[in-house]
Amino acid sequence: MSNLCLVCFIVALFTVSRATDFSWRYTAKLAFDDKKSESELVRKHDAHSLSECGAMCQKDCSFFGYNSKDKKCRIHKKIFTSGMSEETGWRYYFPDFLPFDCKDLFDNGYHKSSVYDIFPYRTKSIPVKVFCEMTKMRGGWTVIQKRIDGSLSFDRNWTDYKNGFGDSQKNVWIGNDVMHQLTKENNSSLYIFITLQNGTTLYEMYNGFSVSDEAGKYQLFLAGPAMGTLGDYMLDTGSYYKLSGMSFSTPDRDNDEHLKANCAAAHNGGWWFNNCHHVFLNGQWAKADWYGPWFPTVRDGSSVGGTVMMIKRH
Ligand SMILES: [Ca+2]
Repeated sequence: MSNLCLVCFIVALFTVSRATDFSWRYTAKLAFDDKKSESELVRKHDAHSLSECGAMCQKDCSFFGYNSKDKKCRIHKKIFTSGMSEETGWRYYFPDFLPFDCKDLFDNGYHKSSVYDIFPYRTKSIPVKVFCEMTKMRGGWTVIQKRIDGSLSFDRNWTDYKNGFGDSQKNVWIGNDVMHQLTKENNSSLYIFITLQNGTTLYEMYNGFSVSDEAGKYQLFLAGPAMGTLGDYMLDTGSYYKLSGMSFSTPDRDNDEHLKANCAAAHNGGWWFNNCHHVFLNGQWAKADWYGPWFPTVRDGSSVGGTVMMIKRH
């Protein structure tokens, strides 16, 4: 009996590429071969091929069946496989779960804070390793920046900031391209922590956060309301140093508003500098000349014991 069950639950990886610009993969569950489901049936179609049938599995579809003998396709809304009837030729396919971000993981039952693979490019071939914060603030947060010590320099060039660097468990910049991908079609919140060396944790949350693409110089868009114990010095439209609306700069790419200086080179790190800043989380680790991590609440870097920036889709 147990052997039979083992056999019946062997899942063959059978991949089908959709006739679209991204590859989408399905897993065939051979245990349901030659069975037909009636559960939550949305549509029935004629389909010349398996990939044609698979392409019909869109938003309202969580699994589909294809009968290669009769060239029939069945699109189902929910996965519920008990009570299937016998009918020769059917094979059932289930889309693999490719979490877009940590919220996707959280919503699907992953509630442990840890490193996960997410797929912000919607393709299995480009996984991105991220730390997901699943306990604080109702979970589902994707960490985009984290610093726990000075073992990793953040004084890096445009390409490094574009692609990301570091170790998602420890010190990391997730990468500007990934930030853009995660935020381009979604309203997201930004949550920032600064832990001081005396153990105090200060925070600020913004209700809107997105980053444009490389052609747009990874311009930062922030929206309120802002709330927290750090105080808002990023969005504040009255501030000469507001960061919202600023382009990203690195020591080798001056996109800041300072006419004479290159802020990123002067302050040793990449950021959305204005002229130059009141907030800058990528400065020299725990040094007095890390000017203004969060001015004036945190005046210099010597008191900083850790930083986190994380985002969550609304
Ligand atoms: Ca400049």
